[in-house]
Amino acid sequence: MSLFDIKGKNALVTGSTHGLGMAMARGLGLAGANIIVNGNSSQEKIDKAVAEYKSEGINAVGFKFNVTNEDEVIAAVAKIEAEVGQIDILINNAGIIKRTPLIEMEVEDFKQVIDVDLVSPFIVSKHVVPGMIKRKAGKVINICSMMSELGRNSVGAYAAAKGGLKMLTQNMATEWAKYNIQVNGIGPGYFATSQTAPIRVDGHPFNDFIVNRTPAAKWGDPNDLAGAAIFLSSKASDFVNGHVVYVDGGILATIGKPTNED
Ligand code: GCO
Repeated sequence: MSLFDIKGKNALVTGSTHGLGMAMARGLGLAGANIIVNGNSSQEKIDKAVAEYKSEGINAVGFKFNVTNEDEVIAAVAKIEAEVGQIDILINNAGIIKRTPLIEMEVEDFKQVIDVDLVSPFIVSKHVVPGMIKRKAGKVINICSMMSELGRNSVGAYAAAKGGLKMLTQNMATEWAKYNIQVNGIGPGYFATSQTAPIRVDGHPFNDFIVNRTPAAKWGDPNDLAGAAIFLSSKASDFVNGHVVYVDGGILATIGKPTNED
């Protein structure tokens, strides 16, 4: 099992004060990694998350910075490397979604989704990876989506960003694999998080649609992502590069089925 050993590794997980980010960071932390928690909403929220990690015996420390602001990212990476140490694992998880039909969507809203979901993984990676290149070792994981492969009414900007992130992942792998840096993605299916809460309401047509559309016939539990996160953070994936591991209960494997079919 040493293949999956990440004890003592330092893992920066952007957007790790809640939801999928917290679930993946928690998985890495329970496997022995030191967790560098990031958020941008409030220091209070970060402190609360750090306390939650520590309550489970996870070594965690929080850093508030805006992943879309390059100056803040440069300062944060320098502070992290000075106070915590080298960043061995980077999970670009921070993301937003705006559910608006494209015809009605404001350009500013479209740009903001692209900025957080596609540009920020580039900005954070650009400033974390030089250290990995120097050490000839590192792991970068970009959190993609079903929308890296599929379209859906009202989430056009998000799909554009997540589709782009899949290709950014492939190009990062193309440029950095020679430095023994593995860059891959995780593509969550539909998970029970605050982000999906508006469409996961009992009686909401999309809720039933997802349960029927997913061969596993349920919404995912965020903890279901921990395994893929540990795999892509450990020696077990040292020759895996530029791929997206979809954790989706089988959505992408099937055309789906009529509601009256078991
Ligand atoms: C939506 C959902 C999705 C999921 C996830 C699926 O509105 O369709 O919020 O975007 O969050 O990204 O992979």
